[in-house]
Amino acid sequence: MRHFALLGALLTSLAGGSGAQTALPLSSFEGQVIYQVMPDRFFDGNPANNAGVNRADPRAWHGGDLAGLTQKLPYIQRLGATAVWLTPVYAQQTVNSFGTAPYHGYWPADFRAVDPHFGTLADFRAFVDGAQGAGMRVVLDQVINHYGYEAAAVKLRPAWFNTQAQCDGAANKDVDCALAGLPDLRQSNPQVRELLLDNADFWREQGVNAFRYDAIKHVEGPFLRDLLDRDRQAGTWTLGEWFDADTGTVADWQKAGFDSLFLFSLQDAMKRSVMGGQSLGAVRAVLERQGELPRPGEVALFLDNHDVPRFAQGSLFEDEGRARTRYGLRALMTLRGVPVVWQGTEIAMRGGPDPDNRRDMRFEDSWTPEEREVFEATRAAIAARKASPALSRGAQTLLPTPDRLSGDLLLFTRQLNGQTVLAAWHGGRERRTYSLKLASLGVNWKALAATPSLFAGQDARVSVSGGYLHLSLPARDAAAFRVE
Ligand SMILES: [Ca+2]
Ligand SMILES: [Ca+2]
Repeated sequence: MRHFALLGALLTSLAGGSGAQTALPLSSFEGQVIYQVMPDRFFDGNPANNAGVNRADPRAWHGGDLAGLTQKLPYIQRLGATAVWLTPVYAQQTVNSFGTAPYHGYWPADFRAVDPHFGTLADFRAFVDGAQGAGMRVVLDQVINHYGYEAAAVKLRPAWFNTQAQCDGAANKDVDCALAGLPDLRQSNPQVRELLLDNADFWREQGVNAFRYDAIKHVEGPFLRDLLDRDRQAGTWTLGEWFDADTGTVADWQKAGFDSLFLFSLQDAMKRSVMGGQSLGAVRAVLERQGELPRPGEVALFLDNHDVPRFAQGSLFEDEGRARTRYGLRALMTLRGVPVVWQGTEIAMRGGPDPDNRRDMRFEDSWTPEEREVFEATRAAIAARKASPALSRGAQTLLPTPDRLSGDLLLFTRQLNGQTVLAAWHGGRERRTYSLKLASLGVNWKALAATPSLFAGQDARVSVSGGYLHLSLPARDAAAFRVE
């Protein structure tokens, strides 16, 4: 509970910012689908920069780079993603810490250079040009809380960092104490403030469309306000990572100037309900709070990422993990918000906690038929979402379901410009037919002959007749139907 009180104080200080930002048009990612890559673990396009690479060691560099990411843009485009978020590519500390190389990009030594393992700044520009030339946006991870353990700046610029005494005396230890022991930047130091603001400008000048800000729970509020003001002035979309954020936290930070945060509470609910086979009530409870969000269409929705175990890992059995990942991906594509797909989730890759969740990406030439099937289902669901304005940007309204069914059945509509799409998630172990009174759902739809799901390759149907909605749904799956 301590966090809530402190967050309140922080937001009070944020609210003191200029009122000018509200007059600016807001950047938007509504309708986008983001694909997340960790460049070292994606694709090696240039073996010449593979110093220290050892693919047998999950804590070592693996050789993936910007040249490889650029080469694989057609793959990302074929999946249907419209934006790429890449984890940091800064020049990293040159030595390992805790037996781990800085392959992940979160141990920066120089915020304005590309690590040689990833390539050069020209390679970064080529990637941005390639992505944008293909109609995709670029989301760059920005570290604003710390340097790497062994970065030269730590010894050269001690005044830039919080000391143990400052941590001990801090009102908010999340902000002023070291995160995992990492040298903690003191953003209220004017030099640090300018450094970080200029870093954002530097990467903006490289053409990126959006920033994903790492670990915002640990960053000073007044500095964040200035940073977000500047991003908003420049039209840069901002996505904050507040680990464990629920709807209330996301709402507070949207009010404070972020365009988006990751909705961790939904990820947790989907892990339990969709992967774990528990009641869909946990998901419903998250969706019921949507009205608290100032901008629900901007919120980042995900099944897993590089910091949590793989979604598919939630089942002991590979076949079940794959089937439920397909269910989860289809479900994700029915929701209001911005879906984010972590590399490999589209083929239901497995993996436990870091670094096992960062296994090397595998592409078409090494997939099993089962992995190909998950990819094709994901591709079809993304395509259906993009083809339907209601599904990609429509308002979301939960429909009441009878208590006896609510553990296994979740229904909601997505509506835009007179179009209505019905989303139906079915968590039951068996295929099932449901007949529900339209009046009990609070809708008044006209008669509809049997209609298939918008998601290709799925045996799901809806019809409306005699005042009833009839649904035929496969076991543990999510479907979307055009009903008006
Ligand atoms: Ca390489
Ligand atoms: Ca900090």
